[in-house]
Amino acid sequence: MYDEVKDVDPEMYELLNTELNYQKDTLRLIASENYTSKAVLAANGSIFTNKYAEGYPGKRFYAGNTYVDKSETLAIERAKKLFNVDHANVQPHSGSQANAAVYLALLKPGEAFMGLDLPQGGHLTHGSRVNFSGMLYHSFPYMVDRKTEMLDYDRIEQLAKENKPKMIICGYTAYPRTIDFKRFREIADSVGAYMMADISHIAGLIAGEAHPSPAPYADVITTTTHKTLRGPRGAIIMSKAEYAKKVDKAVFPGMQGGPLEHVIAAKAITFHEAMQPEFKEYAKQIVKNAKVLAEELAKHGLRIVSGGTDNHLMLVDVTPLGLTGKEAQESLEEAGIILNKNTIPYDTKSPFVASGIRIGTPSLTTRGMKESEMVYVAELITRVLKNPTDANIKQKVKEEAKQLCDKFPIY
Ligand code: DSN
Repeated sequence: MYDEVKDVDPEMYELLNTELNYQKDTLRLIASENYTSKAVLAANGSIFTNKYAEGYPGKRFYAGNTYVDKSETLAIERAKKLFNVDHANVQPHSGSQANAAVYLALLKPGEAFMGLDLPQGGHLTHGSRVNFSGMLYHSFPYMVDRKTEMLDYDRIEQLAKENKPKMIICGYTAYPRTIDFKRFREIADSVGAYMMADISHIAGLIAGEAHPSPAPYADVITTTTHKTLRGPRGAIIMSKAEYAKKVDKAVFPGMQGGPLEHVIAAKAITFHEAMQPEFKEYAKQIVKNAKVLAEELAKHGLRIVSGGTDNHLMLVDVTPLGLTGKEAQESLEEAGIILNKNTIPYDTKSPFVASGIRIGTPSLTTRGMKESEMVYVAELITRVLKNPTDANIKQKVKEEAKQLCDKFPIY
């Protein structure tokens, strides 16, 4: 691949192909990553990157946007159809910028909102003190239940009544259970708050009907497009019709300048792909694979946070093996298994060390792996985690991981 780069910049050509082979030859279990299709890759590297298009279709600041407008309109209409929403803005460059735009649209600086605490599976932009969301707004984190490690909706409602937030966010980066969006609507209504769903992690599952949709309930929905949805790196905002103008103004000119029209073209293809019947199969298989992987890891003696998973990811507490999340991540990386350390609920370790690892199945499922491969992957993972300093075992696992990858090519 990347033959066009070869003569222009051999150094970068080498890096691109090394990364390509690295992605081909290793088991990728980062819950927020995926392999896009070649069509998405092509659009993402397409001619639209040459164009400035501040504004929206039919209302741009520069000339020459006839085809840009058509492409962005296609993306908007497809997003609306796919997620069954009134309005879609496909311009946010990233999930963080999408969330920032929503706050800009609906909150005044200093106003209160609630989101899940970051170390428990929330997101930086859901009110973390080190992020603009916790600096510019008054954020009240909610927690999962200490015993069940799941959302306690009654407790969230009680917190909402105490803190009177203007907005309540649901949607997480490391929560392995189904989200009850209807219940969040009831909680938001009980205090007159906006309900925002950040479905970045589960957007593909929602599109593929493998997780309930927040569309009937949420005022605003944000999602990245590159996780389970399997599109280009970027994000979109969806909303009820009454918030459409506010959202659009907040994205441009409020937050961003020129939209990335090449990425928007790739988003349009992503939505088209996600509407195909095979995407439903894909989404269901992601969940089936995650279930089997979690069950197998538990059989090998690992503790699965909350006792299992309903979606594409699981959190695994590695402390019973005498390991930290950091040690687990590093030893697995050496064995060709790529995932990330992650804090677990009520973790006593810092996020740089963490007590757990987060494991997701979207990428392996894209490769075509199914339940039987998950049994094998669980065995490979535990072989390393039980012998994290044994170089021979890590080397052997790396070879086996590559052999498995060879059977399920990506491009
Ligand atoms: N980095 C993303 C994730 O891995 O979940 C969240 O922004």
